[in-house]
Parts: sequence; C-alpha cells; structure tokens
Amino acid sequence: MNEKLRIFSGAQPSGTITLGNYLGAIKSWVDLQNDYECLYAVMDMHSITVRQNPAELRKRTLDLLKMYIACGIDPEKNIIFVQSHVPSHAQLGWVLDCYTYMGELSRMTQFKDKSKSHADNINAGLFTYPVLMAADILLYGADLVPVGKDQMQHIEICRDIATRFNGIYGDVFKIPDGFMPKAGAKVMSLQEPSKKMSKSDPNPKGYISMLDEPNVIAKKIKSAVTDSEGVVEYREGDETKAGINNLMTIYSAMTGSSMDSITSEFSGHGYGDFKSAVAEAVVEHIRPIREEYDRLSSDKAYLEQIYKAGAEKAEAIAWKTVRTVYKKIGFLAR
Ligand code: ATP
Ligand code: LTN
Repeated sequence: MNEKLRIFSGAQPSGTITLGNYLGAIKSWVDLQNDYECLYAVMDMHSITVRQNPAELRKRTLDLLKMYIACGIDPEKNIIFVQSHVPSHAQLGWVLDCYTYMGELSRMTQFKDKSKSHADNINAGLFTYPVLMAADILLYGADLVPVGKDQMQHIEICRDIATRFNGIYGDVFKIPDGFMPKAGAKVMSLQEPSKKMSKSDPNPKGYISMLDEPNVIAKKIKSAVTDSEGVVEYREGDETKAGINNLMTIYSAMTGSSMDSITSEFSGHGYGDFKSAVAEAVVEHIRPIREEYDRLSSDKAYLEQIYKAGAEKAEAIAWKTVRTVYKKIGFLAR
C-alpha cells in the first residue's frame, strides 16, 4: 500500500489574513497539498476564546474559507471544513482536558500574552485552547502540522498529551510533527519589528492584509521601520537590524532568493530601492490571490457545497478516533 501521510492545519476567523499568516502557514499548506492527504479547517471554536461579534464571525468564517481557496488550496484535492461543523473536536477536546495538567497549560506563551491583552476576559477556554488544538490534530492522525513559529509550543504540548495518553491506553494517537517554512515562519510587525505581525494589531500600518490594495501595500512597506545604516544585510539576532531582517525575510519568501543573493542584488542601493522591490514582489504575489478571492465572492453556493462536503469527510475520519478513545477510557457504547 502506498498511503499518503496526512496533514492537518487551520487558522482562526479572527480577522483578515495577514502576510504573516500567509507566509507562516497557508503558503506551506498550498506547497504541501500534492504530497500529503490534507485537511484544512477554519478554527471558529478557537476564535471564541476572544469575544466575537456573531454576525461578523459568520462572515469571517466564510471569508477565510474563501481565502484558503483563493490562495491555491484545491477543494478537489483537500478536505476543507469548518471546525464547529464536526462535533468530534469538542468531544475529544473534553476527554483530553482530563489528561492535561494546569501546570503545563499555564506555561503557554500565547495564554500569557492573551491574558495580558484581554485582561477583562481571561476565560477557561483561553486556558484550555491548546487542548482543543491537540484534539484537532489527533482526531485525524495527522503526521505533519504546518504552522508559524508562534504555534510550535502548542504542537509540543499536543505531542506530550498524546504520548501520555498512549502510555496509559496503548498506541491510540499518532505523534505529529510541526512544520515551519524556511523563510517566513515568523513575520514581524512593520512598525514594531520586535513583535510578530498580527491581524489583531490596532495599528494597521503594522501588518499587510491579503486584501490590502496595491497602493496601500506599497505605502505600508515604504513606511516600515528600519535603521540608519542603509546596508541591505541580514544579521540574525541583531535587534537594530530587526526591520531590515524582516523585509529581507519577506522578499526571500516571495522570490526564493537567499539572504546573500539579496545582499548582492541591492549592494550599493539604499533602503528606498529595496523597499520598492519588496513592495512590488508582494503586490505581484498577492494580485492573483485577490482576483480569485473577488471572483469567489459572488459564488456562495459553491462555498456552501465545499464546506458541507468537507465536514462530512472530516467527520467520517474524526468519529472513528472518538469511538476508539471512548472505548479505551471505558465509556459504555450506546
Ligand atoms: P490572532 O492575531 O487573532 O491571535 P493569529 O494570526 O496569530 O491570530 P491564526 O489566524 O490562527 O492566528 O494563525 C494562523 C497561522 O498563521 C498559524 O499557523 C500561525 O502560526 C501563523 N502566523 C500567525 N502570525 C504569523 C506571523 N507573524 N508570522 C508567521 N506566521 C504567523
Ligand atoms: N492555534 C492555531 C490555530 C489552530 C490550529 C489547530 C493550527 C487551531 N487548531 C490545529 C494547526 C492545527 C493558530 O494559528 N493560532
């Protein structure tokens, strides 16, 4: 038998996808879709760990699904679905809650960060977020989980939970590996290059949205924070070069050029020329995605057909895992 390895990943419908989401995750999903059996979901259940407006959440869920397809994820080849359409996520999530320690969850960087930025709503879901994420992955026996760097800690805890569970009940879960792209695993804010680019940044100049108009993209890149040295050179770990390192990372991800060849390409040029080239590369890369996104906007019936078929296929796989887990832990079969 020549079965393909499996991939699971997803993003939250918490705003419009940024260039960071695209380079850190979605671009890898597209690149890997021919070599793996892939499931890509819209993680609406995760997004309610932060308060959402109901009408907006519904719209963003559909918009994100549309964006997956516009970015090049082929709905014929992959299973695309909405997390809340498959009840097994909540079912396994609860079971795994009982195999996860408060101590390990309280060490999660994302929980610490979000508790600070949403101090008025530190809910239990925000705390157990990584357990639901572990359930998402383990339900499908995923071999590989392509995510940005910020999510690697969550992949680690998923592996720990699965290993613990297997240690008690035998080999129930496959232990997944995280996958990060070579360039773009952590795209930084254009305004504060020590922070990651985030779609929930209150300052829109810090991020590039996949739906920004070309002139807006160019303006944002031109006003990106850099340094006064004027040399296009990548210096890992040098805080003063964080802005240029970031723009070089973006350019490298767009063009496939190495850092050294970018340096020689722009030797003798100032940051102005380099920024123009970065802007042009980004605009040209995003253009067909935007066009496809706009085209899909008028086709609600098509999208509905995709997420309905996706949920059915996903559920068929996921339920088998829940049934095995229920049996192992001693739940009486109905
Ligand atoms: P929020 O800002 O609302 O917390 P987010 O953008 O961090 O959301 P998701 O939409 O769930 O979170 O992220 C989808 C994928 O994008 C994840 O794999 C995440 O690691 C990746 N990602 C997010 N921000 C970046 C970034 N700045 N650079 C690279 N990858 C990123
Ligand atoms: N936490 C992820 C979104 C997410 C996810 C997953 C990614 C939820 N469940 C399972 C990969 C696999 C984030 O990007 N913020």
